[in-house]
Amino acid sequence: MEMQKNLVIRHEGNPILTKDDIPYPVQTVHNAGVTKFEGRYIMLFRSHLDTGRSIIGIAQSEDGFRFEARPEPFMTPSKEPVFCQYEEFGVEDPRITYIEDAYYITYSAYSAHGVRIGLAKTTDFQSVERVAFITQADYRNTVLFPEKIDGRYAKLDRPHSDISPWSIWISFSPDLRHWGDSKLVMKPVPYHWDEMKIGPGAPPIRTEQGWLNIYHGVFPTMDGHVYRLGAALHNLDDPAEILGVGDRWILQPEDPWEVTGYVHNVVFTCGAVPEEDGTLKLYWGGADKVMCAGTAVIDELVELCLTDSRAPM
Ligand code: BMA
Repeated sequence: MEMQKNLVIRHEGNPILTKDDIPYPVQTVHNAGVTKFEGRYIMLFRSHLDTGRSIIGIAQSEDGFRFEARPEPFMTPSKEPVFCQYEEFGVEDPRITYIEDAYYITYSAYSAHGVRIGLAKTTDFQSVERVAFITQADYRNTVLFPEKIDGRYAKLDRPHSDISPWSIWISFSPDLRHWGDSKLVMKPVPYHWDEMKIGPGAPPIRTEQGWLNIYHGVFPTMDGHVYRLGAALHNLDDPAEILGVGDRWILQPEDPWEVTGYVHNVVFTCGAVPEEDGTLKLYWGGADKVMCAGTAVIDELVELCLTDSRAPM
C-alpha cells in the first residue's frame, strides 16, 4: 500500500503560543480564532484561569507563526445585562469571520443555564461590542460563512441532543441576529474516527469547488476521547448540500503537547487563514493547553473531500 501524504504539515516552531507567553496569569492558551487584519495576523485565544473558567486573549503576528500577546485580555465575561446572565461561567472557543465591513466573533458563553453562542463585533481589534446571542442553550461551535449566500447570512453549528449523536446543522439569517431555516447537514458515521460527535471548526473557506469546512470529530476509546480534524466540502450556492466529506482525518494528536496537556489527545481548531498562494494556515489547540499551527494546500483538502469521501450521514 502506498504511504499516504500528510495533508497538514506542522510548523517546526510548535507550540507557537503557550501560557508562558501571556503577560497575565493563565493556565492554558488554546482553541484560537485567527484572521488577517491590516496586513497582520490576529489571534483570539482561549485561556483557562485557575478557577477553571475561561477568558479570551489577543495576540498578533507578522508572519502568522510568531505571535505576541497583548498585556490585557480581549473578552472576559460581560458585566452588562443581558449578556452577564449567560456568560458567568466563562467565554470560550472564539471564531472570527470578516463579513462586509466588520470582524464578527462567535464564542461559547457558559452559565448555569447551559452553553449558547454569543456574537460580538469589532472593526479595530481594540474595542469589542456584543451584538446578540444567536442560539439558545445548548449549542457550541458556531461558524459564520464569510459572505451572504442567496441574500442571507449562513452559519454552521452543533446543537446537543440526547437522541442523536451530536451533528452539524446549518441555519440562515437576514440580519445575523435572527436565525432559522435550520437543517441537519452532516452526522458522525458509526465505527469511524468521527463516530461519537462532530462539530464545525474553522469558519468555512471559499474555494472554486465549494465551501471548505474543517471540522472536528471525536472517537471514544477505553482511554478517553480522541479529538481529530477532518474536511468537508459544501455546495457554494446551497451550503446545506454537502459535496463530499473526506473519509480520513487530516490531523490527529501526535506531538507530545497534543497527546498530553490539560485534556489529553486533543487537536481542536477554531481558525484557518487562506493565503493567496493556495495554501492555508491552520491553527489548533493542542491538548487544550497550547496553540499549534501548520500549513495545508487547499486544493489537496478539496480533492480529499471529492475523491476519498464518506457519506455525509
Ligand atoms: C469540547 C470543547 C472544546 C475542547 C474539547 C476537548 O467539548 O470543550 O473546547 O477543546 O472538548 O476537551
